[in-house]
Amino acid sequence: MKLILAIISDEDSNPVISELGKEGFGVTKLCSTGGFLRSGNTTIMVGADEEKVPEVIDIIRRKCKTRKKAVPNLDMPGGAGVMSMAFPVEVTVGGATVFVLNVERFEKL
Ligand code: 2BA
Repeated sequence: MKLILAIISDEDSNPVISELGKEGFGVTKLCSTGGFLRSGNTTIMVGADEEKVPEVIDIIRRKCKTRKKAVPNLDMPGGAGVMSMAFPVEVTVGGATVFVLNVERFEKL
């Protein structure tokens, strides 16, 4: 058994979760915050047999769109202050950041 942790955009979460549900996967949705943009994103947890992992990843890949977004440059001195707002940086958002973890034990009690 594997645990797939995927960090995705809030906008993509409903299509991804619906499709995973339709295909019979159990999903837990967590509200999370990206360390760079410091804005909300969604983390989903999916427990699945090892041979089903490619199917889960394929659904995530199909349903998560990448987009460009201009954001305040939070790394500049002054953080999100007036100067940093004047120099936005373009970042790619969307897609998915996926971790696949080994599950030592799985039980539903
Ligand atoms: P954030 O940390 O808010 O990052 C959002 C997007 O900003 C990133 O998309 C990337 O395109 C860009 N970005 C991040 N750090 C950057 C930097 N130092 N300079 C320029 N651009 C930067 P993704 O890489 O697709 O990551 C999306 C979200 O996935 C991240 O949101 C974070 O919540 C999570 N994530 C990404 N890599 C991770 C990791 N190694 N461990 C844990 N979470 C991760």
